[in-house]
Amino acid sequence: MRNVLHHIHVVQGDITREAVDAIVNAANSSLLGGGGVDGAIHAAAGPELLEACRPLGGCPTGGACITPGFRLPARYVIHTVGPVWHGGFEGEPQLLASAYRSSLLLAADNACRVVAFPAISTGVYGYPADMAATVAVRTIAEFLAERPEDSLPQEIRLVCFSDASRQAHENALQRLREKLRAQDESGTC
Ligand code: AR6
Repeated sequence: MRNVLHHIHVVQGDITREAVDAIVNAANSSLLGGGGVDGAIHAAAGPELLEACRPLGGCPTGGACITPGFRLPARYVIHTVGPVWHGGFEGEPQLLASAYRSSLLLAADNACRVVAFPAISTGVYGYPADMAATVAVRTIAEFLAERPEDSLPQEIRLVCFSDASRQAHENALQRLREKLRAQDESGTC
């Protein structure tokens, strides 16, 4: 895999304050708001966001859809639905990867250069933080690596709310960095 990890940045903070092209919302399949990051995004964007979500008619787990950001500093909100954690044997990794991938595709289709993600599914939906971070980092890296170098998005920000979440993402990024280095040295790709 082409090394694209310099396009991925782990930061700690509140995603509603990110002045980027798009922030991703960890929504539920109704798209009508909720708690956690979803609640924070709706509160910061204003009631127009709910009115924009209503006609979308919901979103399946692993899918994504896009609205304007309204009062947020971000231009767009990409709403995705991660899986509820049931122990890992009900397709959770594939569904979580699909949530990241669907969001990235929408970002690319809407010419977004910088996209910020929260740690999808790791709050109310109970996905263990380390495992989710591994899926997140790998899926984003694979997506970027399979596209031309100058294509959009160019920068992915993983916005972690807690110190533990930031640590989980930094560790996942480091593990992938080491794996790519080992592949590079052994001449495989
Ligand atoms: N900025 C960045 N990350 C945040 C913020 C914030 N302002 N607030 C919370 N997080 P969750 P889920 C982190 O529960 O697990 C909602 O009710 C949080 O610490 O928001 O995908 C939806 O409507 C955690 O690491 O999303 C759904 O019903 C991560 O965001 C359900 O929760 C995700 O936690 C979705 O559950």
